[in-house]
Amino acid sequence: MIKHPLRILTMGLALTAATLAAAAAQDLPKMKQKQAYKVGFAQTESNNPWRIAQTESMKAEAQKQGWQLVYTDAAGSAAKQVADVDSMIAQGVDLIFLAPREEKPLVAAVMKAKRAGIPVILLDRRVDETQAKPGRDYVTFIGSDFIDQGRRAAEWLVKSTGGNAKIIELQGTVGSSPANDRRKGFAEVIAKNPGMQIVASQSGDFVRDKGRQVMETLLQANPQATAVYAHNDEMAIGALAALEAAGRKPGKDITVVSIDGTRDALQGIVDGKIGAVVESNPRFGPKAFETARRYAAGEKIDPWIKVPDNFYEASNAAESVASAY
Ligand code: GYE
Repeated sequence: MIKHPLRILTMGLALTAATLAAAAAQDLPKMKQKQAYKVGFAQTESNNPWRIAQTESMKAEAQKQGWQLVYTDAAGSAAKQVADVDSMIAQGVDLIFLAPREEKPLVAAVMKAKRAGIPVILLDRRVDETQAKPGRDYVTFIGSDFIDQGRRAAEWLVKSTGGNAKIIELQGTVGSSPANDRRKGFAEVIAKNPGMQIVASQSGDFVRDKGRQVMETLLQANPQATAVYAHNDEMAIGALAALEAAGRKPGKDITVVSIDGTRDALQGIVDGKIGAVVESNPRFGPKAFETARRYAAGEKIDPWIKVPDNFYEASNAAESVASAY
């Protein structure tokens, strides 16, 4: 019998669903107690200072602990990141630190590692919790409260604009947990302030030059904008370039707020162009390795290890520029 391509596809999907269901039924894999481990770190991409700082922190901590680190860079592709985790499984790592690029596509990677008996710790971004759960499918999520970051950005903007602004929002990577949640938290506060309005909102994929291009387009359609909310600093820096090219004066006729805390953004505050930055700390190394060690020792790990975040504005940015990344 010749199988219809659609039927083959359906069979494939059914198989995947069954495989995922079988994996969900098992317990969280244990980790043997050893002096040193071989662990994987599956990075999403390396196209911005935040990612580079995170990778450096992980590599430095691996070296400090004397653990072997299998490092991969998915170069902005969720499919490659799933394949990267496959290769870590094949190499028999003891644990995988995964920074899942997008919430849904990376569920498969978590479940495959679980089935192979390898514990996963999610770093900095989440996967879809309706499909994979901490304490059952992966050990824990170590990262910031993105909803709160969005709220804090909005609260600062309400205060600094006297509750009146027409806002252009530059969203992060579509389908990523920081983009979803930074949007949600921000919108929640804006909705309570009738003078505040989001006039346009589009993704710039967390990338500086995409931020610049999207800002250029959105500004043409919304010249009345008085504020910009960027989901990360790189897009905010890109937005500054687009604003200035259009003859706007960031910090004077338009207020910019963003998230991360890169050196360029803190300098942007010092220069009076960026109003405020909610920190999102990328230095995960020490916490990540300590958590893995505690897990190996049989300790109970909380489902969410929250990373505390600072706030930068004109009064305190200068002192942090030198130590920023
Ligand atoms: O804000 C951004 C990066 O996932 C929290 O991803 C992270 C975000 C961070 O590309 O700059």
